[in-house]
Amino acid sequence: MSLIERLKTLVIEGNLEEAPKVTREAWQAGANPQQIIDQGLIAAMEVVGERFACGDLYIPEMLLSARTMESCLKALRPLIVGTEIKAKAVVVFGTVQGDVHTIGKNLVIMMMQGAGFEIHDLGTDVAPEKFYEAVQRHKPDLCCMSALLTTTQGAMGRTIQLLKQKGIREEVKIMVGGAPVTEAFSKEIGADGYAPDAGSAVEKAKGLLNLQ
Ligand code: B1M
Repeated sequence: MSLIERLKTLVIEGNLEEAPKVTREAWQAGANPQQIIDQGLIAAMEVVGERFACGDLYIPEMLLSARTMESCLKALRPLIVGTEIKAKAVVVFGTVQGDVHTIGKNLVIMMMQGAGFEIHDLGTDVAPEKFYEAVQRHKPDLCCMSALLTTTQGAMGRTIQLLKQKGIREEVKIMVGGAPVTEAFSKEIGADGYAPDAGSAVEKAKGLLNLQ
């Protein structure tokens, strides 16, 4: 079994102790962070999601796998952040109201920090009013919203509506993403951009802000 396959198994099993060690070993053995993330960590969460959907696995196990993935991302962080030229733009980023999924948001944030973006992480379950306050306070170039549930993606549209009502929608670009979100949905709610994954989110953000 390759180190990346082993890592995938450890994340599925929720082995908090071994998984970060194997993450570092895989990198030391020559795997790049993107490979580790895509083939090890994200692939593991896909299996966890499938098992949860068909009732083979329950929330505590899903949570343990999520914690394990986060500890692996922490181990990778020094390899990703600070390796690229500074893009110099300010971003506020949150998972929308009603939604507590953190991993995708944290991964996109990590990649954006690696590209030099200054991020204000608003956390999870961020109400439209909180996004509004953050835009007022930090004067970001970009406001990013993540949603993992079909039932919470509507909060993205409500946030954009609130920024419009308050008259500050045009002061900031808005990018959305997360598993149920699509390009068509992003257009429907009036976002400026959508990205399907962390790598393309960085490129999309640079494109929206003319930083390429
Ligand atoms: Co949840 N959950 N969960 N969960 N969970 C999903 C999303 C689900 C697909 C599982 C399933 O049924 N197969 C399903 C959603 C179904 C749907 O709505 N379509 C689901 C459900 C139903 C639920 C609960 C309702 C379960 C329940 O209570 N009955 C509940 C809801 C809680 C809430 O939010 N109110 C719930 C709870 C949880 C846990 C707390 C246990 C845990 C989260 C822990 C944590 O985040 N700290 C959890 C987990 C771990 C998952 C799965 C297994 C993994 C999510 C993940 O981290 N993926 C997930 C199944 C799956 O995704 N395969 C599932 C890895 C991550 C890197 O991917 O977040 O998609 P992702 O991010 C990607 C892209 O989407 C994109 O880039 C990232 C990197 O490539 N991206 C952006 C994300 N944000 C972006 C923003 C951008 C651009 C790109 O620009 C701004």
